[in-house]
Amino acid sequence: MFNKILIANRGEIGLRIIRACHELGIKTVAVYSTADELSLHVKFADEAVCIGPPPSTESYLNIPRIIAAGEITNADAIHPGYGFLSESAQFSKICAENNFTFLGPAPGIISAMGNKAQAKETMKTAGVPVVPGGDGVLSGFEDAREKADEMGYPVMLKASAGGGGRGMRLVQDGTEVESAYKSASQEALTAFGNGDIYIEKFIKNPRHIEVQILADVHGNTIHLGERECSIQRRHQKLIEESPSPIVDEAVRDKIGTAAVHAAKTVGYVGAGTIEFLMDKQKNFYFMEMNTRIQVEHPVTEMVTGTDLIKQQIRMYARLKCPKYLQDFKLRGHSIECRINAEDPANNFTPFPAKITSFHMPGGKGVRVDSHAYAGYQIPSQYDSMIGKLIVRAKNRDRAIIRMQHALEETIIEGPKTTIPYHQAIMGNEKFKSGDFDTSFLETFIYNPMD
Ligand code: MV4
Repeated sequence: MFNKILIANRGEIGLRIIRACHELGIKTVAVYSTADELSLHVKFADEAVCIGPPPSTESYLNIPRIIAAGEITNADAIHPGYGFLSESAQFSKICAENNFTFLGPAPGIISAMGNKAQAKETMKTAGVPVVPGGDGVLSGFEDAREKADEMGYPVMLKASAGGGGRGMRLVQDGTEVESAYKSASQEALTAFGNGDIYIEKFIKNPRHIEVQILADVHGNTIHLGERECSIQRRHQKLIEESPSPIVDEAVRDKIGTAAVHAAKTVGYVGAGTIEFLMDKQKNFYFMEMNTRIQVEHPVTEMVTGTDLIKQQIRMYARLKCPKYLQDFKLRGHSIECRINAEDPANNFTPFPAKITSFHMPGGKGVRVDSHAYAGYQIPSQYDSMIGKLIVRAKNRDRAIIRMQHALEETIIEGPKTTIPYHQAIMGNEKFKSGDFDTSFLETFIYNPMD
């Protein structure tokens, strides 16, 4: 097992990783920017190293400074968390070259999954269902039109280096192909330094369902069920749950088996997520693989009774995947609400402010993952998430009720937050019925006066 882990991240996930290390008896090193000096991940780590000024490029994205912090503190592994350098093949490579165990996959796997057109081809060849479409990258807009004419409209053009909806265009007919192709390619080139585009059939109002997998170096690859992540706004998830209200045991078995097969195909090691689109007939299609721990991992932890960060660290310490996980039983239902310092009444404008009063809920089945506290100044340089509220109960109806009361008990003064917005969703009949898809928030009307 590792002796000391450096956490190359901040905020709630920084703290979450520290907690897992403490339970495993591993010492911790926090790195921080000057904007995060008073952050809890700094306070609760055994050691902390300031690595630079607030801009991420000079701190949490600065590889030489992070490596130097690992060297002076004599860490033996580096956990990248999510975001920042978590899916950087370059960082994975440099960690290894400097004799740190990167607590994520090898560089080859990160780049193979980072190239979405290539990842899709790999999965198709392996027999994992993918969205019907052209094979591989398009040669230009003429190629796009030819393929679109052949498969029929509407189609989606997607950036191969993309993700998060950037460089993505919906095309309704042949007259739109040229301009859609050019703007998608230009947007991808600007955002990712790569303008490659691929094409697929448009699936109207799908669900976003993802499967958590864990793989050890001894050939054991398992899935831990699915997460329902369809409640998103502009490709930002707001609410996640496990299990999905529309996935029964038979579908879980099919999608879980497909996810395990996908992970095995690339020789994956560690914790990973396979994202799928699911249509109204419950057909599912591979979308992409995330080679990191995700924000929403706690809902899986709550219903499977495991600590995914501890398991992830154990996998990279070359330990075996425990038997009890290999035939996990789902225990009830879990829901997570992301609490962001944003004004939901004003287009979710970030609201970095000093938290003047702070009270978090508790009781059976209630969990809070947050680095915030009374007196904490929310920095403006990073994402606006100040915590996650997670509940578990014996079924979905009861989990919603538990979440409603937990939201009610939460007091955060200073910034505006997404709490009242979550309360409105928890009371929405469509949400409560489980009958929703990725278009839910497009038509959801939030009235701050309710
Ligand atoms: C799609 C799609 C419909 N058809 N692909 C959005 C981000 C990205 N990674 C993939 N996305 C989509 N791809 C086809 N062929 C609809 C979406 C989509 C979406 C997917 C997941 C979660 C929320 C979404 C919101 C709008 C569109």
